[in-house]
Amino acid sequence: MAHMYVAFISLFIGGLMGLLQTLVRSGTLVLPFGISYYQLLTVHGVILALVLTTFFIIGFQFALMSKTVGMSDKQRDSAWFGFWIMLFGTVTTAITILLGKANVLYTFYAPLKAYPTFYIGLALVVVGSWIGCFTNFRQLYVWKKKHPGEKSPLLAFMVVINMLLWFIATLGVAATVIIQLIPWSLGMVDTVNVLVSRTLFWYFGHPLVYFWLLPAYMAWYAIIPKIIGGKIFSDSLARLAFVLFLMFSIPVGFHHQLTEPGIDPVWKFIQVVLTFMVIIPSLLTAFSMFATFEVTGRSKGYTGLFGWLKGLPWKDVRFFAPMVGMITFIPAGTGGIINASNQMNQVVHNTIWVTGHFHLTVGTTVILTFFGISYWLIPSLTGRKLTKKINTLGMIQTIVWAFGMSIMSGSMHIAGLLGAPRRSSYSTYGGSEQATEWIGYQIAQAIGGSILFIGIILMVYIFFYMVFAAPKGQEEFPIAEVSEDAEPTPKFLENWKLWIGITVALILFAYTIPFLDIIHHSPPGSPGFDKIIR
Ligand code: HAS
Ligand code: CU
Repeated sequence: MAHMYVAFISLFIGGLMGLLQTLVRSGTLVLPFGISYYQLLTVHGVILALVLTTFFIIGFQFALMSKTVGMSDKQRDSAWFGFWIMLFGTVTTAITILLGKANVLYTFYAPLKAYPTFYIGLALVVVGSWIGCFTNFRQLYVWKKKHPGEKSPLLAFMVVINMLLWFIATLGVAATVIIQLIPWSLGMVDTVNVLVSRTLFWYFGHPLVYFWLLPAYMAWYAIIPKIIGGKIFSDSLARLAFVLFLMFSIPVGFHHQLTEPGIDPVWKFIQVVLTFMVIIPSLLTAFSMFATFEVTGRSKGYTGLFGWLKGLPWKDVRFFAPMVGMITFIPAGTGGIINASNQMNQVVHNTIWVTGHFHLTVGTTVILTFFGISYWLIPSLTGRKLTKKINTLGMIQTIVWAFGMSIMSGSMHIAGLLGAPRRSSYSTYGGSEQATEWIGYQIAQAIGGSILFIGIILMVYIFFYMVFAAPKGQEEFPIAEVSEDAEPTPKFLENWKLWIGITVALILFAYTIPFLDIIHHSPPGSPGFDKIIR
């Protein structure tokens, strides 16, 4: 619950910033008190993309681990320890941004320079999350010792994969922050190697998006089947998808740097191929979800090609919210495939299309699934009931969200294709004709953003209602069983040494030569840019 409080307070703060941004960007609002647009944008990105997600995910995963493999008092203490370090880091970073000393956005791209406490705070968040990782590893290890020869519970397996992915990925961001950015912002060195720092950032930045996605997949694979009255279609397919994510999430960071000079195009090409490999586990997931829905619908007696759709509990928000997330992932994932295609990336890179892409993926698919999880997780943690009223309000919340996001993200996609840049405040660009084409879409973004803010207020209300006001009672913690028709899970799927070995080998293959090349042929380093930009 402690993690959940931080997550939902973050939702409110970050969401408010989002609303203000769309208003500024459409020319509707001028910020008072000398607050900079980029200051808001940094709060928005850091609080939502980094803080909300990390706290929600780690809290949710602790709940899953306790439920499936158990948690000892010692493990609980170390979980608390990690939590406090993360919270301390978050507060440190947040204060730095609020004081206007870190207008560097959530990607903190060098040579934009922040005050040292921004980076130190972020480093502490990462260190705290590592304590979470090792606590989870230990939990599964202890369970395995007690259950020799048994396969681990599916959800515990998934949590451990996600935390392995997170640990390996965060080594990259920790390296750039500790070795490059902190000494540079402290003034110990004058310049920073921009290409090295961006490369280390994206080594982390891409797996980061799967660190957000995999907890949603945990719910899709192992919780939704229970909610809809069905079974898990295939335990081995679910595990295989997660193993593929571990292997292919990391050696693909160059697809964020396709227009970046100084990286050999051959290695960009290789990483694009690997990016297309990481699409496969999502396609497996789509297949598996359709199978679960169809089998469940038919088992309830619905027939015909699509009749089984009627067998799904559309009026249960625990299903409805994640389902809307899944449906959104079809266009959202398609957008990702467009981004990853080298030639098309030249059209969309650094335009607001990309912002549209990630408001569908993380901002809708993932977050609506997290909301869907909250409707049963919060009551079951606080010993309360999910009432009919909250169920209905949750359905309205989901519809408001999907509607607001379609307008906002849709217009971002179109404006991006017309050339509108991302990461930029309101400007008429000297009255240029092309820029006037964007204004209508920017107003549409403000309208969509305002609707989304209503969605945020609804969700924050629902959260606090479920914590403090809902009637006392018992709410189930839904964990599905595997279908009797599924094949038994082969043992090799739990061969950790093998999967970690392949993961490391792929990373070394994809990064060693280009990285040495980048260091070897580096341009001169850059001084920091830290003037307040309005
Ligand atoms: Fe992405 C940029 C490529 C997925 C997030 N992405 C971003 C950024 C973020 C982000 C935050 O290659 C911006 C970073 C920044 O600030 O610069 N992305 C991809 C690809 C995928 C992908 C290939 N992205 C995600 C996910 C994210 C996310 C997931 C967050 C959670 N992305 C890129 C690229 C860029 C990028 C480039 C850089 C662009 C640039 O130039 O800057 C793939 O993983 C997508 C695969 C997904 C699918 C969809 C499968 C569908 C499913 C649903 C089934 C539905 C059912 C319901 C069952 C193929 C599983 C059916 C029911 C009915 C009733 C119909
Ligand atoms: Cu990516």
